[in-house]
Amino acid sequence: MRASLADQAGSAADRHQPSLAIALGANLPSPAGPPLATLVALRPLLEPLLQRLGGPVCWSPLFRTAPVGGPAHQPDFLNAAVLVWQVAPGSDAAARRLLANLQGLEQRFARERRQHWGPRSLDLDLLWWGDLQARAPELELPHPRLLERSFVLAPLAAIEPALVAPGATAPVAALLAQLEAAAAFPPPRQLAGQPGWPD
Ligand code: PH2
Ligand code: MG
Ligand code: MG
Repeated sequence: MRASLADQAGSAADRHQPSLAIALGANLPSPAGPPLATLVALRPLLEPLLQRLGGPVCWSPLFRTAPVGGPAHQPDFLNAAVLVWQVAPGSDAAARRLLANLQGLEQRFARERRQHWGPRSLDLDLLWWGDLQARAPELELPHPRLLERSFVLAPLAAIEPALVAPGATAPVAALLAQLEAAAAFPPPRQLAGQPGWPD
């Protein structure tokens, strides 16, 4: 039987250890197929990279989300998040190595950087690595917009509603509820489990 997300995450005390989070998004086909096939193919490639950094590694369910910003009439996104608990403290050099690995995976799935916030076959954004701070154009930690985006908060809240992201004053589930109450965007819709992406 699969462990529940809470069991995978360990005890409540463990959750106060530094964590690392990555947001996943796709709204164009890649050589693997439509966004769902891309994310399913990505998962076993990303998992071993993350296991080296700490653990357990927890994957959110998939969400279908309306595009935020960027050109009009782009397709809906599939979004998810992955959280690594109990990571070793980050460093600028280690975060840059991880970023290079994430960009390598984006390229493997035919990511083209044509347009700011344009549609993409795969987007992998490092959201935070413990309390590590970085303010370079190519690496900003914690991610400057993570607390304002329901397509990031909904997957994180599905892993652990009580999670307080670095720099936040409220848990991810509370921030998501505030955004949804403001009805700024249509709410993310959670997909049922898929082959290769269990609930
Ligand atoms: N990513 C963006 C801009 N807008 N909208 C949704 N729904 N999902 C995304 O992943 C997303 C977006 C920039 O990376
Ligand atoms: Mg992004
Ligand atoms: Mg990105």
